[in-house]
Amino acid sequence: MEPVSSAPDAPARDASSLDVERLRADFPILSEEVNGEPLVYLDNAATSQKPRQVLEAISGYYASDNANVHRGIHELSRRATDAFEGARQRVARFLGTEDPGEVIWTRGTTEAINLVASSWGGANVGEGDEIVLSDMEHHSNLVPWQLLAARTGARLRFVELADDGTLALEGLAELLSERTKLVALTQVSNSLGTINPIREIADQVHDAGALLLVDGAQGAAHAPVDVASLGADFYAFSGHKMCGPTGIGALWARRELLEAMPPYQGGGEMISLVERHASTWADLPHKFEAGTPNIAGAVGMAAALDYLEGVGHHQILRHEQALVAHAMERLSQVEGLRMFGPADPTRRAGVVSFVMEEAHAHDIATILDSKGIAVRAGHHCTQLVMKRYGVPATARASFYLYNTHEEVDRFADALGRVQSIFG
Ligand code: 7TS
Repeated sequence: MEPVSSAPDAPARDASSLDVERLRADFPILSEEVNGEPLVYLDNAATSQKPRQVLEAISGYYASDNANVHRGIHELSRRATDAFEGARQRVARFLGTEDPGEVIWTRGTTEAINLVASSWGGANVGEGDEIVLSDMEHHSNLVPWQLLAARTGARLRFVELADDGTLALEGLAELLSERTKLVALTQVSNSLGTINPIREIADQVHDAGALLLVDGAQGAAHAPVDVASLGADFYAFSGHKMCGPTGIGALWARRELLEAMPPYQGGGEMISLVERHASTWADLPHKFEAGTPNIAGAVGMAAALDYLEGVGHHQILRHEQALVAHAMERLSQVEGLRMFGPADPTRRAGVVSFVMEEAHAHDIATILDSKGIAVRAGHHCTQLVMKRYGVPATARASFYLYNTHEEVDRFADALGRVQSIFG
């Protein structure tokens, strides 16, 4: 995902053509009241809300097709298997690959990265080898590599953060060497909103002979992904941040990489022949899918991808950037408020992270909650980011396709109230 710039004289309000009022009607939860006020849901980087179409796909699957997959020869098992494998094909199409065998179902981004660290890392990384990460990474794209480094004696190295919340990429060349086995970076920062120039980074990584893992947890939600043109070797993402259910996500990798990797977990489904002391493995993708999978989750994730395609997935980032521009303008008028991340909204996805001089991030979130406004406060599982900017926590508003400019105004008005209580 490259930055989306609006035309210089485009109206600041909204350059997208999303019909937000019509979309909002698809999300039952958005008509809830919270603490006596209409809900303003601005915690989308944690998880998105789910449209009726996804809820109906999940309940329809359980109501009419439920059975275990790849097992029975009965009709329901056939239907469940078709729905499950059809969902895999849907994810493959979303990622721009024609080979559904390259799509491994996981619980989400976290499990996808752990799979790579454990299986690929265990087979390919040894003492003295290096893995390059950045100070922007979610703990999901940091701790699995720390565990691998502790097991193997490999060394972790870090791309630093510049003052403006972008990666200090001028330092990348120095970090890459013949010892570098893998570079693992997020596509979009969950705590700063920064969109990273993955395509350019990919060329540098490949020139150095290393592989590139892209954490797409925050990237896939905002714009369509084409793994080949992105230059990723591994791509990990979660359904729940893109209108799908929790507990389902996927790892994509090139077939030859997956073929060469050992299994991640052992159990049913992932074997071909089992004897007392040895077994052989099933073909891709089943080699990496031990046990009964999250069938309804896969069905829901496919429905979410259909939904996003239907509304115009390529429009979402532009809509969020219009909301971010509006929010940044309003927040810049609140006394004692400091924002983090790129000043240019076209270099961000829909995230605004900030602190206020007098109020702790948790106090801000509590006061906003009393007005029906949901934001997240804390380190956002990015403690290296907090350390870099010298704060223990930030408050974070994160926008999605169904958020409106009126909601941004309610949020900013409520921050004015926080300021008057604490200021
Ligand atoms: N990577 C990034 C960049 C993320 O933002 C998250 C979740 C993950 C990985 C992990 O995804 P999971 O689906 O496996 O949990 N981020 C957040 C967040 O910002 N607030 O709550 C979860």
